[in-house]
Amino acid sequence: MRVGKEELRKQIEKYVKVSFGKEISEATEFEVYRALGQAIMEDIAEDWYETNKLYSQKKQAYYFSAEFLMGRALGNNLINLGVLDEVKEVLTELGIDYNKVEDAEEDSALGNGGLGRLAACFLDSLATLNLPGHGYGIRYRNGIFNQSFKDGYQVEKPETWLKYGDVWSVMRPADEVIVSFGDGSVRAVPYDMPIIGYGTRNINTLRLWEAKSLVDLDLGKFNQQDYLHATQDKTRAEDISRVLYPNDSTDEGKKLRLKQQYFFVSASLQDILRKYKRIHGTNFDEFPSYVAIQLNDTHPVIAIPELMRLFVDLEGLSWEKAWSIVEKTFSYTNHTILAEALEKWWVGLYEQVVPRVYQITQGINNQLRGFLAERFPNDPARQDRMSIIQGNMIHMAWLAIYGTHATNGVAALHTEILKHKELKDWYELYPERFLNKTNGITQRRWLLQSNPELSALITELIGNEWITDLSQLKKLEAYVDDEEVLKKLLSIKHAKKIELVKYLREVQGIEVNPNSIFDIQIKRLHEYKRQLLNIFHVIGLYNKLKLNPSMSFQPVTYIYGAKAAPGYLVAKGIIRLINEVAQVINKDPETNGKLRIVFVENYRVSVAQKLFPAADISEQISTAGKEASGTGNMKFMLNGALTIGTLDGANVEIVEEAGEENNFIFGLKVNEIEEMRAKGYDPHVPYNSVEGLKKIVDSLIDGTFNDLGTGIYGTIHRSLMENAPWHQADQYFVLEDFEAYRNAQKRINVEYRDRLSWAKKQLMNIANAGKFSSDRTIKEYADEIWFIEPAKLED
Ligand code: 26Q
Repeated sequence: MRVGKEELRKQIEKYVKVSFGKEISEATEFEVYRALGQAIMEDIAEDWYETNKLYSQKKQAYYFSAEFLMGRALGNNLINLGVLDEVKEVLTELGIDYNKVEDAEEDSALGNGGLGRLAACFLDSLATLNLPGHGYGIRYRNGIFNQSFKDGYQVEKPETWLKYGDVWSVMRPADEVIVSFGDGSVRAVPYDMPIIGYGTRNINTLRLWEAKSLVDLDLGKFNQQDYLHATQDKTRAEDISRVLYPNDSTDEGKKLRLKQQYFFVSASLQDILRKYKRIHGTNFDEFPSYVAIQLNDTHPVIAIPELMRLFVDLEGLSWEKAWSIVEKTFSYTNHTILAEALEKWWVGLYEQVVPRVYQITQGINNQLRGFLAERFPNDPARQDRMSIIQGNMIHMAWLAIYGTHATNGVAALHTEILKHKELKDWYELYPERFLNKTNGITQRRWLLQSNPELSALITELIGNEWITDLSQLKKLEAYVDDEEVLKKLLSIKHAKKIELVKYLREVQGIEVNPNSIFDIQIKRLHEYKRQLLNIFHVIGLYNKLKLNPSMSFQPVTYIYGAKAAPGYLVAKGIIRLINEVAQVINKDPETNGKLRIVFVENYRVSVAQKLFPAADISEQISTAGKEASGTGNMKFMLNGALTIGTLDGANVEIVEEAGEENNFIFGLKVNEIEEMRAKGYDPHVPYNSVEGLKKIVDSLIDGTFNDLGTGIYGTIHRSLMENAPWHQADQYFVLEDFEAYRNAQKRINVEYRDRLSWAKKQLMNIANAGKFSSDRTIKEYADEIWFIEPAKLED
C-alpha cells in the first residue's frame, strides 16, 4: 500500500466509523476485515484506473471462464501490495489478532476445483507479470455448496458468500449490457474485482456479471394484488446467476446452464466490442491485433457463434470477414479426456434458448462440412464424426477446435493423448493448432502466503527472487548435503503439521499425532481419482495391524478432503465409506497410536492453504490417462511433500524434474492400461490372487461395514466386480493397481524413518518445482497463443 502505518490506522478507523458506526475498539473481527478491505480499495483506486488507461492502447487477453475459484483475498492482497507486516503491526497495536481478521473473510468459491483454481492462479500471474490480461465470468450468488457430514454422509448446504455484500468488488452500472434469449432479455450488470500483482503498481481486473431483470416488478400485476406473479419475471431473470453447478465431470445438458454460458459470454463480448470501438472505431480489421480470448474448456465456446452474430448482424461484416477474425481471436483449452464430461447440447434446447445463435452454428457447421468434403472426399464416416452437429446434438469441443487458432492440453501427456487419440481426426487436419501448456500454480499464494516459515528459509538461502522467478529454486540443490538446512526443513514441516493438528482439533474435534506421517489426498471425489484405492489400502493396513500388533510400523495419519457432486452416488458412497472406516479405526485402542483417519469437512481454498504445507505425502493416484494435469500435485511438491503417484497428468513432469528416486511412482502406465483393456481385464484375477484383497473388497458387503440400508456399498461393490451395460467391471483398475500401491506405501513407511534422507528428497522436490509456476505457464500463453506484451506502470 502506498500509505504508511499511521495513515493506515486512520483509514481503518475511518471505515469502521463510516460503515459500522463504531470505534475500532468496539468493532468485531468481521468489521475490521471489511474496513481493511475498504482501505485497500481506496488505496489502489488510482493505480487501477491508470492501469486500465495504459492497457487500452495495447493488445489485451481475456480469460473466459465459467469458474474462478479465488479463495480469500485479504492476505493475498496485503502480501502482493507488500504491506502485510505493517498491517499486522498496526492491528497488534490496536489489540487485534490479524489471524482472526483473516478468518472473518468467506472464501470466494465460484468454482468446482482444478479448472476454476487454475483460472485464479492465472490472474495472479498476469497481474504480477504486468500483462494486459483479465478474467470474465459469472457472479454466482451461491458458489460451490458447503459440505457437512451427517452419519458419515455428505450433506450439501447453500454457500452464501454475498450475504453481507463483497468488499472486493465494485459495481460498474455504466457498463451494463442487455443479453437476449429466445424467451426474453435480461440485464447483465458488471462487478469488477481488482487483481493486484506482486511488487507492481499494475492492477488487472476480474469482471463478473450479475443477471438482473429488465423490469424490477410488474406494476400491473402488483396493482391487481398478484404479488407472486409480479415478482416472477424478476426471479426468473436473476436465476441465471443464482448458483454454480456443482458438477465437475458429467455434462448435464440443463437449460439454465446453457443460459449461464450464453449470458456471460454475450455480455463479455459486447463489452469487449464496445471498448474496441471506443478506441479503434468500426473497422474490425485490427480486432485480432488488440483482442485475444481464451476459452476455458468448452463452457464458454458459444462465444464463437455469438461473436459471429455480433459482427454479421450488428456490425454489418461479411460472413467470411467475420469468420477470419473469429478464428484469429479465440483459442481453446481442453481440461478433460473423460467422454462423459464432453459438452454436447440437444439441438431443440439450444435452438429454443438462443435461436439466432443456433442458425449461425448451423452456418458454421455447413461451412465445416463443405471443407471436410473437400479434404476427405472418400471418407464420409469421418466427415460425420467431425461434424459439429451430429443427429440432434451439438458438439462443443468440435466447435471449439474449428473456431479457434489454437487448442491446448494442460500437461504434456494429456496433450499427446489428445493429439493421438481423443482428437486424432482434428490433429491430422490442423496439426499446427495443437499446443501443450502444462499447468502451473502461483507461488505467491501457495508458498509465500501459505507457508511463511518455508518462504523465509528459502529467502535466507537464495534470496527472494523466487517470488517472481520460481526457477531460482534450483539454487537450493546446493544445500542437499547441508545437514543444518535439512534439519530446518524437517522442523518447518513439523511446525506446519502442529498448526494443522490445532486446526483439526478446533474444527473437527479430533486428535492427531504430529509425529505420524501425514498422507494427504485432497481433490474432488471421483472414481478416476481413486480415493477408493487409498481407503482400500487403509482397510488392508488395519486388518494387518490387528493380526500383527508388534509389526514394525511408523504411525500414519491418512487425511482426505473432497466434495462429491450431489448427484454422483458412487462418489457419495465412497465418502460415507471413508467416514465409516475412520470411525472404526479411530476408536480402536489396539491401533490407536499407529493409524488415524481424518476426513476434513468442507474442503476449500482456505483449508487447502493449511493442508499443503503440512503434508509429508501427496496422493496423486488417478488411473493413468484420466487426470489431465492436476495442480494440487504441484502445491504439495512446492511445500516439500513427496508424491505417491501414477504416471498420469503432470505427475510425469513432476518426477521428470524432481527425480523418480525422490518420489514413489507405481502402477499401470497409459499403454499398459490400454493393453489390459484390449485383452480383457478381469478384476477377479487380482481379487483372488493378491494377498488380503478379497477380504477388503468383501468387507463392503459382508457386514463389516454398514451403509445403513442405503445399498450404496453394494453399488460400489458391483462397480468393481460386475460388468454392466454402462461400464466395465473395475473400469478404473483399482484392484489391478492395489498391490503396486501397497508396495509403494510400504517403501514410504520404511524410508520415512531415515529423517535426513527424507529431508533430502523434500529438498529435491522443492528445488525442482520451478517449472510449475503459473508465471511460466502464463508467459507461454502470452508468447505463443495470445501475442501480448507487458505494459508496466512506472514505480
Ligand atoms: C460441464 C457441463 C455441465 C456442468 C458442469 C460442467 C463442468 C464443470 C467443471 C465440467 C468440468 C469442470 C471442471 C473440470 C476440471 O476442473 N478439470 C481439471 O482441470 C484442471 C486444470 O487444468 C486439471 O489439472 C485437472 O486434471 C482436471 O481434472
